[in-house]
Amino acid sequence: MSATPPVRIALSRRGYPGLDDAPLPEGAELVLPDEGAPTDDAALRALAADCDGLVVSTPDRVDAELFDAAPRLKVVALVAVGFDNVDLDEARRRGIVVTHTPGVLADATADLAFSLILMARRLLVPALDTTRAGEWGAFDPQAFLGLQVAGATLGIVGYGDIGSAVGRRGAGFGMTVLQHSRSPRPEDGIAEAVGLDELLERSDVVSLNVPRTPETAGLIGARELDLLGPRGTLVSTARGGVVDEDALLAALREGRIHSAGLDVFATEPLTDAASPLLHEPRLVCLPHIGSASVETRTAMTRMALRNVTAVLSGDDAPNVVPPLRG
Ligand code: 8YV
Repeated sequence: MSATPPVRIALSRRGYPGLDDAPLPEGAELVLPDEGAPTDDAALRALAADCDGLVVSTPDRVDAELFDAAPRLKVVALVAVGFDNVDLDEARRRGIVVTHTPGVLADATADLAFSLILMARRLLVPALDTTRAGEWGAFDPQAFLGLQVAGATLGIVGYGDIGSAVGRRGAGFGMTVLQHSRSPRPEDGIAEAVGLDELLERSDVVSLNVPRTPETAGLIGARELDLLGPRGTLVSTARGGVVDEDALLAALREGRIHSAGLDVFATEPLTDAASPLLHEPRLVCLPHIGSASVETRTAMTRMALRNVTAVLSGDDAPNVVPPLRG
């Protein structure tokens, strides 16, 4: 009788925090990329080739070609809540379970959304640049005069775990909070549920917290930015493509909105130092770090590996990606 081969689990990256004591199936072998090796599509295919489980992040594309290269694959576990990088139909067709990490990253991402709000609205980036350059001049009553966050109206588009965590922070800042969502949570006593146009018209600050789906692609363009208006701030910790970046740049240049902050972009990573997005004084850009706290990334890694372990042990995975609602 031949011995059963050990279960093999590929991880797209080295360095997932918390990996050392993450739950794993008995005797499992971990397959990791070589130090410094890029995780491009070909590298991911090679890594997953003889594996039963695969752990991936947002930048990793998981599609039919990958599944063809990895015929043993039973589970793909995202270390992320968003799953727009995975071909779910193709996975379902092949009986491969896809899991994600909902809930655990809500606070870290909401903290980051609030950081963007404060940075953009209070003009903190030019203020920091000026201080660091040793150019802090004589007091000028007009210098770095931002708009107040406390007491303003905050509109949240997408009121799931992350959106509602942004709402709680807004309430703590004495803000009036509005929500627009596919599944509104009016019962939370924090945010009034309204239509998108009304939210944009009434809000001083808008936070985008929707997943990227065909319905949310290009959700915020020139018309929506004009509804937000010249005293408005837009921030996004959602996904690139939800905001039309050209329309956003035009609105900022023409003073049709006050300021903006983006942690997510249509093209990531944003490596073109000449990109106009990086040179717009009232636009704060961060490198997709919503979930980047030690505590959160550790919890995400553990959750992803709990899901892999469940599937490879023949149990139901606790965090299967839900079917997309139209
Ligand atoms: C990052 C995210 O992509 O969870 C998501 O959907 O966008 C973020 O958490 C993550 O850091 C990389 O997988």
